[in-house]
Amino acid sequence: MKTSWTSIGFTALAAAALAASGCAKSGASGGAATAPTAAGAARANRAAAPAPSREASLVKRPSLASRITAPRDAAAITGWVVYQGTPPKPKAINFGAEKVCASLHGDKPPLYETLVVNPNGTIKNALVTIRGKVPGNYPPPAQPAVLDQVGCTFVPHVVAMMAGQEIELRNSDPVSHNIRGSPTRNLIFNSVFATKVSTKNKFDSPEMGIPLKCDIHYWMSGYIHVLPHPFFAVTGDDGSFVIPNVPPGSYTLLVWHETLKTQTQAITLTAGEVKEVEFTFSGGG
Ligand SMILES: [Cu+2]
Repeated sequence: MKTSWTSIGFTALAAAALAASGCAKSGASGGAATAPTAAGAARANRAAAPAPSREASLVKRPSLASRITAPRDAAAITGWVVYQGTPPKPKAINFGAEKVCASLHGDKPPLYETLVVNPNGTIKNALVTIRGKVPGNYPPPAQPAVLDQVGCTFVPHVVAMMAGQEIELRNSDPVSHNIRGSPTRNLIFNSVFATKVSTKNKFDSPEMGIPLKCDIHYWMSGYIHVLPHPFFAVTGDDGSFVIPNVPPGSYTLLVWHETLKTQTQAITLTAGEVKEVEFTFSGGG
């Protein structure tokens, strides 16, 4: 079924810093978030954060490097973002008086996505990216990133996109929402959404971890990451990531997660190489 979107004008509250960004507004088609359908997104959201098993971190994960080949003149980075220990029990969202939101989930309320540990002991929604600049020119993809509001949650919970790329913000719900974004290096914004409307926005400066809230529904939260190049990935239901076509060189690989914070690893890539790395976090919640 196809939804037709009523597009509304985007109103940026011109305030916050226009931080001088030396970073290239660039990028290629890689890495950008793909547009989720409302139905698929709702399914994915319901499936999020199954009750983690105590032995989750002991699950054997297969090697990823053998599944990927890099072109002769570039390298690829792949790996896992792993949770060690017993993760905090995920909490179900209580929709309170907002009966319509609750009814969209039947008798199975969704779980908060502040920390999602997958059944294989890995972490969902972690951003993995090369910190700083990468040699080369990477124009932003023409295709917009997409963030929807489905079942009174942000779907996906984390969007990664490039500086200069458009993002389409949608409301698939039968209720109104707003999205208040609080960047520090881009313009802050607050968009109000009647049902089935969408709007577009764009961020000029790279910035990780832009928090999103809906003022109508306090439980709604999400993050947008704006990167200066296409070398990034967000982990999904299996906690793995692939960053292809990286120019050979020495870099700092960074992982960002909203409750587990950041970790870095220095990596050196040679032409044709597939580098496999693993990050391990614990705590959070
Ligand atoms: Cu809302």
